[in-house]
Amino acid sequence: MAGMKRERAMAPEGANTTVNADNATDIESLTDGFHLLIDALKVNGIETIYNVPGIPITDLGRYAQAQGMRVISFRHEQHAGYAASVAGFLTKKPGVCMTVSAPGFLNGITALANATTNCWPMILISGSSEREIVDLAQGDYEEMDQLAIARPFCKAAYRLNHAEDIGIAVARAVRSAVSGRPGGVYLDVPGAVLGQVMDAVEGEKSLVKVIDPAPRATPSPDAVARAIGVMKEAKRPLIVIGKGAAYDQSDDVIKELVEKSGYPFLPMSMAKGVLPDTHPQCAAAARSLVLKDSDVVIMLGARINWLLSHGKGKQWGEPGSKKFIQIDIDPEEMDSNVEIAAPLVGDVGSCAQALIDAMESEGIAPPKEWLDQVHTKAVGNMEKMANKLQNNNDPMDYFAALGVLKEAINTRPETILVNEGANTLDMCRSIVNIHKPRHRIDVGTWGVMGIGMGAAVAAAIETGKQVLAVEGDSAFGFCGMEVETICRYNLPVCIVIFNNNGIYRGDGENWGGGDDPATTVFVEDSRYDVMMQAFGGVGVWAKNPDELRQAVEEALSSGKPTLINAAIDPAAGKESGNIGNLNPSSVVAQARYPQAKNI
Ligand code: OXT
Ligand code: ADP
Ligand code: MG
Repeated sequence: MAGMKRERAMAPEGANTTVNADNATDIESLTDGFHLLIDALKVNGIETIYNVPGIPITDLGRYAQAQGMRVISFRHEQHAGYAASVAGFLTKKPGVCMTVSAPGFLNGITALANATTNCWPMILISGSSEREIVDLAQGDYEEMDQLAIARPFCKAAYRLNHAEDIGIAVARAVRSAVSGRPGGVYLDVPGAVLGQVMDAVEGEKSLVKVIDPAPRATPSPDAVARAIGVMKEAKRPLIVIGKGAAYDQSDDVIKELVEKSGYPFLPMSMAKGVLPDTHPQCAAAARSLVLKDSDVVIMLGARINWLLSHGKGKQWGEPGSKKFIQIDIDPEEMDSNVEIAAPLVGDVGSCAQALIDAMESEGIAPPKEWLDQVHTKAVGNMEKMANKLQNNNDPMDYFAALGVLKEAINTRPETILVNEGANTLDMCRSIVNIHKPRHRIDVGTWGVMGIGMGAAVAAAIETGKQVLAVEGDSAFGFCGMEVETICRYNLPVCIVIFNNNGIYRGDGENWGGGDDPATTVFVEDSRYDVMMQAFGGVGVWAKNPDELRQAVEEALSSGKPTLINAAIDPAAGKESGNIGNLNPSSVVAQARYPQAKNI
């Protein structure tokens, strides 16, 4: 109630909180904000912190390491944040990123917003200034009203003001991050709170281990019956599997739903491998056909957003020609873009199981001619693609380089693939098959460049597996300094840079004819491999498929931090890869710059 002063559990009566340094019993009986924050994270199963040290969190990192946590220090907070978000995607526990105030906090915000956009659980903990100074704008060191700034970019944002609130605050942050639709959470920690001291027994009692933070959510029987009704009408059904399904880790149930229904499935990029891309029901290589001609589409942890043209347009055939069944943990996702005939609200595993149980007696196997049509188209596209992969063009092109990496992943399916760029991304996605769930990590819903090195570090740290990061040279430029981080922790990461000397291509020209280079080109034949050698890693300059194959084989066998600088034909790429259509244009621009037709 207003005016009701909460009794605060401070140090026991009589004990002064300015402990008498040579009075050992006093110190033994006390704890502080630093250690309560570490204990609160550990009691909730969080073992790793991704951070960049600095005032006021440098010691927090040291103490966390002293208390047995892994504290991975990056060169820039954006990549520590990307690592934390990818850790969340891979483990279903919130990844924790820790930064300093203001500029460090702002560097972490991009990753926090990206985590929220991708529905990945992450907690950004940033040091901050005391409220009384911030609220009077008195010009503190790295002063910023971080809580207010974080709010629009995350699921939930909390601020600590007292050490005894740390247990509850961390519990709230963990539950907010993983419950319902997962996402990013901000926890604002004024430096002074870390230095607060309190009775150790009281401190221990203030810790909260979160119970069942992400409860299974089963769909209603009516919703299941409605979905089965739609499935029974289907003549040309399709299942679209999204990264929400990959995140759910219900791999066996999803496999059973796909195989029991007999439906073709289309994996979105980070859902590749939930069922192997080589599965006979995989329709990835018949994408246009199944999107256009299907009549019932089951969305499994996938949004009908820009990646699926919002469910509209010629890609989807005649308007109204489809019925959608949507499985999603977030009820508000339904009808976001198109009408959903059968919404199933719940986690992917529970919804899939409910459909399997209800399908028992109902004959819903699709007509053989649909399956044959999809299979024929997919096989045709794969044969066309296979012919392109075995070339020895000089300079090397994307197909030849990706043909080498396709073989590498086929023989080492446990390798986790990280991928970013435009052509490097879009061509790698359709050429390199993924065989295991959560073994492809890429630019996600936002298409964000720079995710690669943070993702590679998190994949190596969280799984202990070998990582192959396939990077466009521009994409690598957003995060390249983190190769020092990879070398420092001696991580099993092999980076292959597709060096075509630019963004999309490397042969652009200055349309004004001036001396400056075109806006999209880089220094020709940049030696990123020498940069890796500078930090003690293995650096290789590969100019043809044989050199690339040998270098990749050595890297994946040795597990050593390796950067392979693969020279790619500068003229081989398309503007914006497969999404050039998203670029705005006008008749004025087209008339004024006829050369635009050739990019
Ligand atoms: O069915 P049909 O016949 O149509 O054929 C389809 C499939 O059936 C078939 N297919 C196959 N055939 C044979 N075998 C197999 N296995 C197979 N699999 C599929 O292939 C076709 C196409 O199928 P696909 O690819 O599955 O489907 P499609 O049509 O492409 O799907 C549409 C999309 C939208 C779902 C898909 O394209 C997609 O997911 N795209 C993601 C796009 C994306 O996010 N791109 C990244 C961003 S681009 C741009 O923003 C960039 N920037 C700006 C920037 C960013 N992003 N961030 C920041 C912080 N700052 C700036 C920058 C700077 S990219 C970029 C750097 C680029 O330069 P780099 O040097 O890094 O890279 P390079 O381009 O290499 O130089
Ligand atoms: P993709 O880009 O692969 O198509 P999206 O990120 O667009 O996937 O969609 C993921 C969807 O999955 C989001 O709408 C999110 O609410 C949902 N989701 C996330 N986790 C779960 C889960 N465990 N169960 C069900 N739905 C989930
Ligand atoms: Mg490039």
